[in-house]
Amino acid sequence: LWQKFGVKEFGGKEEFQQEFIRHVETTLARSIYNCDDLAAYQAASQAIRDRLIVAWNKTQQKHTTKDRKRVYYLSLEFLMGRAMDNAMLNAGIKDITKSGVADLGFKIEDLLEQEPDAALGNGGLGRLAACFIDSIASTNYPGWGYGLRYQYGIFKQRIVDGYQVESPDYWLTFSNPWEIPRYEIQIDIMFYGYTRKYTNDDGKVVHVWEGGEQVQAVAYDVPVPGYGTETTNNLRLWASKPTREFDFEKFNAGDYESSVRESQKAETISAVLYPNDNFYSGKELRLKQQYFWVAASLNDIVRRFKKTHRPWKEFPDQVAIQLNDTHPTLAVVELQRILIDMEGVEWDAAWNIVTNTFGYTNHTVLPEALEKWPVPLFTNLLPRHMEIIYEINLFFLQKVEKMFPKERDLLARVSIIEESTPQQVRMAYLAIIGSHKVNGVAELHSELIKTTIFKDFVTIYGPDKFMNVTNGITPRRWLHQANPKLSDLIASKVGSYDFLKDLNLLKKIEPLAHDPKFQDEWVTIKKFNKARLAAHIKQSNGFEVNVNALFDVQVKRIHEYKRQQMNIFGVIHRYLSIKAMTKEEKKEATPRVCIFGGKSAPGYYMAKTIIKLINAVSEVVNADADVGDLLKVVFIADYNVSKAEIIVPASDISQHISTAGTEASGTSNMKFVLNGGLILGTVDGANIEITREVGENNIFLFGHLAESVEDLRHKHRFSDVPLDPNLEKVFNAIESGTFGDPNIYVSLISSVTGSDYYLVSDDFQSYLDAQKLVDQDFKNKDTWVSRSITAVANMGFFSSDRAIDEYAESIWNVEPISME
Ligand code: 26W
Repeated sequence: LWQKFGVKEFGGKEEFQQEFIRHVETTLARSIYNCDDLAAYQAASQAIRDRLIVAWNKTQQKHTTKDRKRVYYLSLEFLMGRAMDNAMLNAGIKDITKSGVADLGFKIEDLLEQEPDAALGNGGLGRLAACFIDSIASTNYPGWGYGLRYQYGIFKQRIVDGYQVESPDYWLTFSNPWEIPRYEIQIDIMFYGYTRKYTNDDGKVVHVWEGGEQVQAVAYDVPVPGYGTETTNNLRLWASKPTREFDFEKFNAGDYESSVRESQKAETISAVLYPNDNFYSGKELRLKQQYFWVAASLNDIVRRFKKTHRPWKEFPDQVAIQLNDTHPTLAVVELQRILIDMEGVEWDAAWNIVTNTFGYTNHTVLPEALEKWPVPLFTNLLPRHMEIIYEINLFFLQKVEKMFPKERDLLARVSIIEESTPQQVRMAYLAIIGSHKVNGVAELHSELIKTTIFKDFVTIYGPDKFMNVTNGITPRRWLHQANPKLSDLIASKVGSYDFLKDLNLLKKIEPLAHDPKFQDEWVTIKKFNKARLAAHIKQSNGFEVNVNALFDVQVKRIHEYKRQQMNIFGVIHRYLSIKAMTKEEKKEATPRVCIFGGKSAPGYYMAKTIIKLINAVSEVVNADADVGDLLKVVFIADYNVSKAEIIVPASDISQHISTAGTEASGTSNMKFVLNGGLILGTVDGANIEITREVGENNIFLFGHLAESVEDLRHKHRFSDVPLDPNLEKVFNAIESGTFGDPNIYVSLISSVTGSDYYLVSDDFQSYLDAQKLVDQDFKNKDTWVSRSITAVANMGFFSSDRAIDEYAESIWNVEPISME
């Protein structure tokens, strides 16, 4: 069934083994007789990496000679997870490496386990970037990712006494075989200093920025192999290093110690990923990271363009740059600065080039997540950029005033500068004004940005500038790698693995939804995956869970808007119900394992309280003999990409229960359904489109709609809305100490009894009703499995390959380059 991919392949197993042994003996300076799993992982990945580099070089040469438009995906986060399994799969060498290492006495699974996750992201936005670069390569687009090479990725989470404890993720301890340092690519980056202007010999006013702190950006390249193609693209990550010049100055002044200290300071720029998801905190170091990465990337892109000796006006015909949320918005200003200050292009011509180059993707409407930099901080760090922003704003407001002469308020509302004390730079507005297309990430979300946060800009630019590209996920990692048995079963029916490249082919299994033999195989695989997760839970949490119980999963960042609190309140409600059941009633009840996982931002008190409550409930419920197998509660510590690969295929039900209108899209919802789990969810984000694709009989929806949210919040603010009676019982249990010290949960409870911003009480009864339906329906095994099969058969739309084709067609205007 496997198609072979030619050039990237080894001559065969023997050649792989030779390469493996060579790397053990020379690269690692070890003996094959003294080679543990870690060394074997390192040698195997070196051998695979060599293949990728050959393909990488070929691809880059091809793209350079073809000289066509490229796309650059700027993202401050790339949540890649592990690389080895994906590299083997995409290069088509999984079988030979597997049997190659087996002959030498190693199990491939043990080697894969040695690799630390590349966890350079927080959650949805970072993982989306990782799926996107996989799809850009797999669909043969010439495209690079640009990001930061953090020394510390997202923190590691441990649970101590029920609380989250963070520790640093030093993922580079054993060196990283998947990156190629490019010490020759060094770019000077400046901060602070001052600006001045003078008139040159041609009578032109020239602006200069000088006198600031300098650091150096060094490139590290990560090959990104496409699946079933020779295309191997590049993810370029920048690391900060001290500049030599800077060292010398201080050193010569005799201040050796402070010279070393300054050097170390340079390295802090790319040292650590900010662990906030959907929450903005205006820290100077974060703005420094943003400028450092954006300036290095643009310098690189511009240098590549200049080699073609084209006139500047052709820049947008050669280059498309996508801004992954507002984090890289400074790129708009930096490109304008390069063009007008360094390359002597006139303002208007330059601005035309800039706006035709950039596209901006918005990933959240939460007001607390929108970036706004204080003008004083900005001016100090990037004085020339601040001047250019004022200029951009001036021209923009003049245009608006001409279009809408009588609307004074409009000008204040859309100004890039918010007139607060201190003034703030609204990065989202700058991104809109500096781009030719703005998109949301699911239909509802794209509508919401047009009617709420960016409404005025639709008035100004018209509706065509704003569009939707619904997110997607890569079926390579999220079906084939995470769930090889399901992928194999599907392939055996579809006749090939082509569905991994064209996910719409899944439709072919729909007629089998009621085929008893197929259903049996389907159920066996689900059970296998549940057993695999149960083994993990046994190992990490120390207790057994019943694989025949309904596995109910909510794994994602912990956030009030995602409403893990509603889930755990529901679990408490279930616990109280079980305690009140007769023996007969218990026999009828559906056993559940409620599984939670996710990290809280270290400074997010309410999210940390939710984690504590989940663990407190887990302790009480799991130890209660009255409950037995009917309910188990599990918090899986340190949720990350590689744990998701074990958790996702094991769900019967997964929860995506954000307050309607708050979750831009969600992408794990797609992963769970693709692996045969059903969704319990609100009418929010991509849940809506999933419902349309899989049919409303194959999803459990509940709760108020986005259009009602504003009114409900208003009611809470201006009148006494009675608490949901079932929720009241839950709160009484917590307050009476059933789950330990009730003082811990005071603010969590009052956030609901008070303004209930996330409408937990309003949605609670509807949530319980939906849960009840889930319990009933799960008993009917035949119907359940046919719903599961039907849902999977209709998930083709959610491939990130489809999403990338849409971006390429309607935003980037780039075309695939065949490697033939
Ligand atoms: C400045 C702090 C900060 C950090 C990260 C603000 C905002 C973010 C991200 C944009 C938040 C994020 O990850 N959003 C998620 O993006 C996913 C991919 O589009 C969506 O599926 C999720 O619904 C959305 O929450």
